[in-house]
Amino acid sequence: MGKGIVRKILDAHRVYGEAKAGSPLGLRVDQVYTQDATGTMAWLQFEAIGVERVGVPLAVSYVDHNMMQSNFMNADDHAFLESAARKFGAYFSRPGNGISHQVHLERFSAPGRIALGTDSHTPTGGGIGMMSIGVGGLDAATVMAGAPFELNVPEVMLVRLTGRLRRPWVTAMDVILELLRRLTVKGGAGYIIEYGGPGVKDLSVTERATIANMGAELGATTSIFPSDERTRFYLKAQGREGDWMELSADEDADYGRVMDIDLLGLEPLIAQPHSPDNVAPARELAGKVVNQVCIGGCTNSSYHIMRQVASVLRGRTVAEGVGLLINPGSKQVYETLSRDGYITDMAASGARMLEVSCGPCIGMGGTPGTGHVSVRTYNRNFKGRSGSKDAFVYLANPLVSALFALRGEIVDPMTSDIKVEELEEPEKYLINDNMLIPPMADTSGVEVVKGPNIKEAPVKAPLSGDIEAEVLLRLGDNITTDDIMPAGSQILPLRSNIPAISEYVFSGIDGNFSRRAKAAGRFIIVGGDNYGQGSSREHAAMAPMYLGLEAVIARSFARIHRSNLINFGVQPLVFKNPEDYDRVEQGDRLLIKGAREGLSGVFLVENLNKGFTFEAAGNFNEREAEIISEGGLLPYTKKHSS
Ligand code: MIC
Ligand code: SF4
Repeated sequence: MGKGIVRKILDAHRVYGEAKAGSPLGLRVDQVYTQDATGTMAWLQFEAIGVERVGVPLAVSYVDHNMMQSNFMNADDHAFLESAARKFGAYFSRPGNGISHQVHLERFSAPGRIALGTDSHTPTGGGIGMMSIGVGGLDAATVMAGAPFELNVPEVMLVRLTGRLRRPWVTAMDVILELLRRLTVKGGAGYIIEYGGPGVKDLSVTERATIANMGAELGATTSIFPSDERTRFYLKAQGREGDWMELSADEDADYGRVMDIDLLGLEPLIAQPHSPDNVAPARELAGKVVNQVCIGGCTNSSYHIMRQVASVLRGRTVAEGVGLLINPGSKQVYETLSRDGYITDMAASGARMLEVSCGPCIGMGGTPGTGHVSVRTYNRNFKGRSGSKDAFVYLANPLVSALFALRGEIVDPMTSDIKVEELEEPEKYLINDNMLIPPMADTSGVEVVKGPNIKEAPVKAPLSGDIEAEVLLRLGDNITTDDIMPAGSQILPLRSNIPAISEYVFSGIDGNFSRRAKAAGRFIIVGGDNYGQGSSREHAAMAPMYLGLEAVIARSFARIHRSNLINFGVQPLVFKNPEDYDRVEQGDRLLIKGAREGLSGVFLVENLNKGFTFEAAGNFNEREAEIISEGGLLPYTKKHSS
């Protein structure tokens, strides 16, 4: 039996275990990167492990999320991250260099390698044929400290592409929106998505990266493309042809599931509020008034697409009543657009140019007004994420988004007479790595600097005996980490201070939650399907744990959040019988029996209010069970390294 790309990479990086779906597999990791909003905790935890220097071939610390600097906190975090990178042997990508995923794609990603990133959109690197996986900060810290990365091996889904995109108005974004329409936000859970088929060669590396980036919204572990001549072309244009290797699936490779997409059959699509899988054709929404358009972010920011955006805007004016915000993904993109005159087109049209950072995507500025419609080229439109619960966020490709900004409403792009410039992919990018500080050889004189808002990561007490606690919240399906631990300009600067940020846990759902949690001392959360979807932020596990969260009982969990709960000693348990979810109410007291003894098996949970017992399964492997009983991954790692 032949092998697919995923299988080839897993086999080449195996340290222990078997590359068989459902089994734990220890992997050797080539690259690890962090971003600032998750990175401060990751680097604090790395420091707490006590290793002197990173033990992976490449580590990069980016700054891209917390950029508003409305007080001293962000600047202090940046100074900490810079000093930690210098001290521990990582590259430091200075604020202003761009969004981690875009910069990493340009300057470091390489086919056939494995990378971990402390952000759920790390799979962007799959566009170049690198297996790139989003993880929590503590997972990244332990791998940087020299441990293998343990992956519960997912199934592989082949998405076979045929045909060519109907450019100009159909872009790579429509490929992933189509997949979201078909599979929903939980349809990729338990899978790695491998792309193949003759349509792959129609797509450039940056187009592939858009698709791989937003595969995160399917709940997939990661997404990956083959590495071919187009990959080589891109790497050569980045001055890195030496990093190229061919990577393709064997003809007789076997897959757990296969889906087909005919690129020619696609039309411009839009994800409607408030979920990336609520997808409809743009033409069906024609006439909807638009108040704001945001173009850029980590999903759709390549130089190529941005200059096409400029060609749509050239010589025209953003419609009255519309704010057009543009945040290019990297300094390379911004600098090149500027050199080639495209920024002039954008600014002349009335676009508000933002710095190269995440910006409005994570509610760091650019919050829409009450009842306003915002069309964005980003990857998430969860309610409230933009900074306003009263706004309606739609997701669409950059070219149609630019068109809507000019028209002031959603229109059927296929009827537009505006010409999008059809451009060749650049043969050479502008390479200027002046904002990347390389690792230092001698770090003995370097002090790690910590401002007053930077507090150590809290650690849970080791587990002892049964858990008896109240269900403080009973939630529905697809609860996001934005619901659990919101971001935005007020809360994001508190990422380095768990006691302070924990005041905001579930604040969008229940403004009294942290007070109730403190009064309860310990508590349980009940959730539906796909609990904890979305970001990799371990704060969504750490801050509730700090408030007393002992266990979450849900119908199913999103992968990264489940790992984060385990990493902080909280038990993610699954209803054995999904209907039992309906029999538990908020306010019920539950007794989880044998919490310590039976960790890997099935727990009996007694509902003390209602007088019945149900079963919940941990499905923990050996390592996970041990991590939980030690109180989390940090104590576990310290124990095993001493
Ligand atoms: C996001 O897009 O939600 C974020 C902000 O990039 C997160 C990381 C974080 O919360 O810091 C992610 O995607 O993992
Ligand atoms: Fe930043 Fe948005 Fe990308 Fe997250 S999804 S890394 S917030 S641009």
